[in-house]
Amino acid sequence: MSRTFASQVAQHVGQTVTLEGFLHWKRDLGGIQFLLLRDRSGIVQVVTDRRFALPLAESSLKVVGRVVANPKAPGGYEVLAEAMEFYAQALEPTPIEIPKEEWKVNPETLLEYRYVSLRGEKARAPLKIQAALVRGFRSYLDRQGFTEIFTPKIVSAGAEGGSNLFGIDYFEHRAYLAQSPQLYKQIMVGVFERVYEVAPVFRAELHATSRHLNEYLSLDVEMGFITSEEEVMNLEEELLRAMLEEARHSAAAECQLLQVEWPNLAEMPRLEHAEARRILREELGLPVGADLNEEAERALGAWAKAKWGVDFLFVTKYPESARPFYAYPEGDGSTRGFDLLFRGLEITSGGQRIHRYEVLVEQLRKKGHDPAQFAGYLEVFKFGMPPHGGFAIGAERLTQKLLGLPNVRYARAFPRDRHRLTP
Ligand code: AMO
Repeated sequence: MSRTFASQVAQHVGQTVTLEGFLHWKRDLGGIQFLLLRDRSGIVQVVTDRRFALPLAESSLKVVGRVVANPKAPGGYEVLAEAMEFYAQALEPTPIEIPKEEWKVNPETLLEYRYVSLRGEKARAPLKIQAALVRGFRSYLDRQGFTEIFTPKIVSAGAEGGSNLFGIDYFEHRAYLAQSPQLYKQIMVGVFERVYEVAPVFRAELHATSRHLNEYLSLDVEMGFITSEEEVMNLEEELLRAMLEEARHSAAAECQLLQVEWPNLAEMPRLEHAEARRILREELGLPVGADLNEEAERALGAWAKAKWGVDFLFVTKYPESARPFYAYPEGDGSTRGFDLLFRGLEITSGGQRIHRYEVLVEQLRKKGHDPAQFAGYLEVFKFGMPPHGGFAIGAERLTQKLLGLPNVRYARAFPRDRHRLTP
């Protein structure tokens, strides 16, 4: 008999079905036993008499039984077991009670036992929603003539400058884990004009915060033949709408379970960096540096929400001092670089890039880099790179802010942070 899923039992009232899944929870009420079976679609109640000795929670099992309506059962239906088979019985009680998962309860414990705590419905939902977001990312860009690329994660130099690089031994050389596919995605613009990549990147961030991971999923986009960064932001707006739409439809049950509050996707205003700083200083009374720190981002997000009712806010024309060497300089100390804040957290950096060799060398020098260190990157700019730009979205941060997760770690199956290398 083919498998029926927990979410489908309502369509099979009076019929005998076969379910497969995990023993989510059980209870013995004298003569009858209740169990909740969890599969990839959801949870259904199963009722049985004493014929079957129920194993510990999280055992994998098969149940054959008849579906009946029962208003008292979760979802309004239950299955009266006729046969049961246990594929693998749990050998010990789970280290945490999976049905009782709560975000606020013992986050460290949830992460420590992630290999099993992830099975909880609320723990797995962000990952399901993230998969839908990524699917939306790919399919929207495919429709816009982009080509997916796969660039190396073992590299000879950092892409972003700065010191947050993980070094590795590469035979007799020093190599690094890629911080970003930045340089390679630019090179690939010379090949395909429009490219994207979905891949992990690595940052040796010393601090353990609720928004930093040492390994995260970078959703990278780069496009050629643009006239300004405005086109890049236009594309990102449409892209985000498509991604969130995909999540809303194809992960509807998970979104409902987490009571996702949908952001305002209609408007994503653009605020110049100088103006943002003025607002922070004069209207919000906050001291500000060239880069906007966490507090400034949060304040700006709240300000934009109160003033315009928006959840997304672009901060544009970043100063050169706050951008990497490849940002396109406007000549007045600002660049065509932008950030996108979502509910007060930076989820994207991007902008137009320098496409002329001599300007790049000059900017590298200005930033105190040795152009010789970037020889492999510079080479391609001798060969007619078109005006281009792009951006990267941190997948976990987008997921975190969409779902209101207290910590970015819950948006990654097996987070890597300052103190965590397992599971
Ligand atoms: P940036 O370094 O700003 O830009 O990173 C882009 C986006 O990646 C996410 N992010 C992180 N997420 C979790 N943990 C971290 N430690 C972390 N660091 C960054 C954020 C951020 O906005 N090459 C440029 C992008 C470009 O210009 O195309 C870059 O990497 O969401």
